Amino acid sequence: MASALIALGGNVGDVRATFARAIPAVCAAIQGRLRARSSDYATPPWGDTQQPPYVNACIEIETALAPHDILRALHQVEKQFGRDRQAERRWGPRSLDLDLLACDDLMIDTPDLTLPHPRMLERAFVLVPLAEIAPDRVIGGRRVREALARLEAETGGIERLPPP
Ligand code: A4P
Ligand code: MG
Repeated sequence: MASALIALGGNVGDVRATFARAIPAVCAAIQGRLRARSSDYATPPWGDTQQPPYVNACIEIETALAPHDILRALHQVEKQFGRDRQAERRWGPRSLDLDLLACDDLMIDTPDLTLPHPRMLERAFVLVPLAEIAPDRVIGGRRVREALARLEAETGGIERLPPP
């Protein structure tokens, strides 16, 4: 069994309700068991700043599926929850974004899948929830809590939401 870390994000619709339904859907789709779930966080939009704030969270799932199969399942769940990749722009608004951050210590570099996720260490909206569930995990040669400390200046505006 591998430990898959997955980041969730969204800023269209009732995102927290989407997460509540999408997490069991992801577990079912990858025949996995949920090991950890972070709080939800309200986060200022990154990249394209002219869009509504996001909700972000991270989960850890134990699964026997191979990483490419996990990614395929994540895309199916995104679609199930209203994501339409054809109709959106990069870094633009979306109902549900599921990024595979890491799968154990696997390193993969293929056109459709890179592990660990190449941009995760630059994103406070990923590292803040991830540090809640896996502060000591080493990803891309860096401990999660240390990667977050380097981004401390960018965590302003990120707010942990109370349980729904
Ligand atoms: N891909 C390759 N490796 C991976 C991987 N490890 N996990 C490929 C997931 N996908 C991977 O992904 C584009 C392609 O990358 C996929 O087809 C897949 O084969 P995507 O998730 O559709 O692209 P994206 O989300 O538009 O871009 P990217 O670079 O993943 O950026 P983000 O950060 O996910 O951008 N602000 C806040 N506060 N919170 C957010 O969640 N999200 C975005 C979206 C922008 N601003 C945000 C947030
Ligand atoms: Mg993404």
